[in-house]
Amino acid sequence: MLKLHGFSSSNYYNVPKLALLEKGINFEEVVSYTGVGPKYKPEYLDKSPLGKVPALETEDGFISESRAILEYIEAAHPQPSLLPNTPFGIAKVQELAQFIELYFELVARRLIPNLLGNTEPDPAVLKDVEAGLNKAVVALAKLSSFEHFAYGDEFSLADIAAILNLPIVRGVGKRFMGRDPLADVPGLNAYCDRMEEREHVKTIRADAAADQPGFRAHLKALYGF
Ligand SMILES: N[C@@H](CCC(=O)N[C@@H](CS)C(=O)NCC(=O)O)C(=O)O
Repeated sequence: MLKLHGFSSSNYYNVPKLALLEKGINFEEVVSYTGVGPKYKPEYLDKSPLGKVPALETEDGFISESRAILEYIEAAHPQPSLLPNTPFGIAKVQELAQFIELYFELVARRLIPNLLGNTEPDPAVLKDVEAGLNKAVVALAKLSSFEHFAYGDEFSLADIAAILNLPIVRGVGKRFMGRDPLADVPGLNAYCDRMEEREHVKTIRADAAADQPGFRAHLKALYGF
């Protein structure tokens, strides 16, 4: 059976987890917090070379990087598909998923240490993040109208990227910019409400909430906050 290593508070861990749940694939979760090194679980580097979460354990070995893990899951378990059935549709879903990761998640992520440690960000970093998000917000509306799903008329990898990452960006914006940077994206509020109603998204949220005490204890033990 597939084993997914990581922890449920991690948005990156939740990407393949939601794909596995949506596809109805049996898998086992192996709780592993990040922060590898001499102090904590150096052996995890054999599973994920940079010590990042998630890692998927397959019968052939370990795969790190959520995007590669999704490729594996889709190729090994094609049905139900999380991609459209045309080359163009597949590319558009990947474009949107990648766009969200690169220009929203990775930008907002720069403030995650402040969020977790309850500290104020460096003003120059905050300015940079705000400028990056403002630019991406305008572009996002060109890639999706969020009418029903993020792309097309089926749930896809673009929805996984959107519903697991965009709420974090909104949270980071509210905390450090004093506003939701995505507030004016047409259709996004209703879209997020619809996605949150999905059975497996609810599971992801419930598991993330249940993981919070463990994650916070890990952060305290490892980083002191
Ligand atoms: N590009 C990686 C990013 C994964 C990632 O950054 N995961 C975070 C947890 S949400 C992590 O492991 N952080 C610890 C670190 O970067 O050392 C992927 O797509 O899987």
